[in-house]
Amino acid sequence: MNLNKYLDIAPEVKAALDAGKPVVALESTIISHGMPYPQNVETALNVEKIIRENGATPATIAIIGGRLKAGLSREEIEHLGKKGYEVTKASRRDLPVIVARGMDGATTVATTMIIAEMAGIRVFATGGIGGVHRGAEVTMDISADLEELAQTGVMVICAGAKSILDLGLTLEYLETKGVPVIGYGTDELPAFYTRKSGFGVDYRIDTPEELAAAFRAKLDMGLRGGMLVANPIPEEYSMDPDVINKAIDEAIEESKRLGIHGKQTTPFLLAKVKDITGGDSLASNIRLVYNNAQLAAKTAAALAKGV
Ligand code: PSU
Ligand code: MN
Repeated sequence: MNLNKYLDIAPEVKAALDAGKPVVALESTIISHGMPYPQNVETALNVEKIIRENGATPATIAIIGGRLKAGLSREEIEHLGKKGYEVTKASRRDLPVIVARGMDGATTVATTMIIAEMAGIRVFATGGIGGVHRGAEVTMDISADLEELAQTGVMVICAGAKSILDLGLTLEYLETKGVPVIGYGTDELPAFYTRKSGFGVDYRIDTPEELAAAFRAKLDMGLRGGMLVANPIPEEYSMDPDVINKAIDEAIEESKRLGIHGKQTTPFLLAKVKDITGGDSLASNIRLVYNNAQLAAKTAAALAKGV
């Protein structure tokens, strides 16, 4: 392991992986671009704590000075959180130049999956993933996260996808690409801030052990690609669908008016939704990430036990 000359695995993470102990990967776009400072740093550190409390080792992933990092120090997390939007959002296509130039990069779901796989980490917890945007039949705006799920062998545990996306088209795309979409304790794809979306998932699974068994079967069969687990936000933190959907519609209108496109689209929409809904959406966002971290740690533990 770690023959990759661009990759640094933190000592604690390396020790866990070498001993076959559970490790959970975490992304850093959510730190630099997904939440304001200081809540972003606070959340990132709490997530690591939750993963430890549930028996796994956290590996927050980012690019620091051109090095691919699996496992960050507290200082590195603070750095990414304080710099915020100054840190380049790094998806798959950004990796070569960021590394060659020795830049910092906040890793998206796609890039976090790539680096996790390089390090030998199989389970990854986050908030929401990118997907097929509304209007993609004209704009062709489809997140590289979906392509990554099709080709990289990492299980991604999220709270579904926000309806800044076209959830129906996102599911169609994942079906075409052969990505299993699992509802954790639900038959429906959760919509991030809310537990329901009106769209069904492929399978409902109710335990971390069964999540691990399904993913193990996928790996053992040599089927390329990952698995998407959608874990609904706990009821007590979920938002009123009317409030959140109205905010999302407004944000999309404004992005169209301003001609926002490319990699700016998702961060613009997320920030706008947050502005419109005030602190409510941020509080929900934090809670659902904690919930996913807990499930990811338990699932990584089951996977490590050979369930
Ligand atoms: N969706 C969210 N929160 C996020 C993101 C998406 O609800 O923080 C971030 C993730 O890092 C995701 C990225 O991988 O945005 C997707 O960006 P794009 O749509 O440009 O691929
Ligand atoms: Mn895009």
